[in-house]
Amino acid sequence: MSGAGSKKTKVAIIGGGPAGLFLSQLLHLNDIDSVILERRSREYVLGRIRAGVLEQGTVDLMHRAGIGARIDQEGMIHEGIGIAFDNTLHNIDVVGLTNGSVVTVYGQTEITHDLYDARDAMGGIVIDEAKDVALHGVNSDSPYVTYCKDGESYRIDCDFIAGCDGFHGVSRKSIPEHQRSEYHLSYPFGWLGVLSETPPVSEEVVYASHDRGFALCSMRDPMLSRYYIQVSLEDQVEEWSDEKFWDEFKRRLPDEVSEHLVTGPSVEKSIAPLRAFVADNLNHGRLFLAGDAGHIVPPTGAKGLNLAASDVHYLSNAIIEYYSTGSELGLNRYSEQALGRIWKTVRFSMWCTMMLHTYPGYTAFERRIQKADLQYLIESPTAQMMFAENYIGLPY
Ligand code: FAS
Ligand code: PHB
Repeated sequence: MSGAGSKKTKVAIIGGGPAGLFLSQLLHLNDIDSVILERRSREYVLGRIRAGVLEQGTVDLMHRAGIGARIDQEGMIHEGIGIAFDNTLHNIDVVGLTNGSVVTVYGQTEITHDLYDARDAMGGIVIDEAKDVALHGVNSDSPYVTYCKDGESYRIDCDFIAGCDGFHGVSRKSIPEHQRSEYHLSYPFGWLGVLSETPPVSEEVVYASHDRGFALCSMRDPMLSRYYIQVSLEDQVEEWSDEKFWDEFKRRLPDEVSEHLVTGPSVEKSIAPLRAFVADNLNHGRLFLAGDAGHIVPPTGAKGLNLAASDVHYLSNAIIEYYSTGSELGLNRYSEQALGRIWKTVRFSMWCTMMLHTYPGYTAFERRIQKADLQYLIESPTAQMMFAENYIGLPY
């Protein structure tokens, strides 16, 4: 930190989650310096359990960022996905329907570990427990950010600010409300997620639709299962003992799946609300939003982290182009380019959510339409191809 409390960098990155870390790493590999300001401690960030299913584009970004070695060793390749309803499990042959494309299961927690290790190895600057981050001069040619740490105030002058601070971050809210164009939908239910050190009930992900509610079977490694059930927004995680969870989870799975279920103590249990959100402009002056700071998808379809990856792919290319050629073309196109993929991915995530969840207040007619949606999916090769091409990730 040069000077008492002040520094200059090219890109000030707000947020040390996957989006911020990926961006900082890619810029550094192209000799573009940045500073990450992260509100939480590193331990807190590394303790978060979140996404698990990665599109090939995200795996490719990991290789571009120089952190592909461990996922190549430990990532679990999935060639298909299960769809269950009416006590029957159906398989969608993703690899066959997409001429060889697959998804990789590798926890977001592991990606964050890999990225922090890589930033440390390259001497990257990640300032954690940075409080009261504020953005200034976003619409000027000399933006800067201020923050506090250990009771001291600091200022970082920069050329650009990357808002990678998630849905609840400060960056998007720094854009004057009358200049924001936002779309928001809240779901009348949430997901109770459980992590257990047990062998996964199925080799691949299973989405289960049931009159009692949606259930999801996933995993992190051969001895670490990741399961979810749809719950009411009024539910509190304290109301869900492990025993109650396992009983409910089993009831929502087809017999051919639940008969293989190995239960055990949960090592993590939490409830997350479901929402869809898009900030329909990801650029404001010298501020660029990436990842959850710009959009939220319901986790059905496993797209949140994968959209953060495509945002960072576009934004890093635009910033690298600017510093290597002086062209602002990529920067000017970033928002439109990223939003094109974001909206199509939000569409897929919302369609999966609508098809698979039990909506309070749905009429019998609406429930039958959901059933017809599922029946059409498992009977129509065309419907399955549409599902598969979205599940592996739309092209960047
Ligand atoms: P992140 O939220 O990961 O990171 C933002 C960072 O900014 C955080 O570290 C935060 O501490 C920091 N920050 C916030 N405000 C700040 C401020 N004012 N100053 C400085 N720093 C600040 N996606 C899936 O694909 N599958 C899933 O199963 C899935 N499950 C999820 C479960 C939960 C509970 C949540 C919240 C999200 C889940 N997601 C899932 C989505 C998730 O994986 C995100 O898409 C992913 O974390 C996006 O990464 P970032 O954009 O980096 O945002
Ligand atoms: C996960 O493994 O956490 C996961 C898998 C698929 C989803 C959401 C989450 O749609």
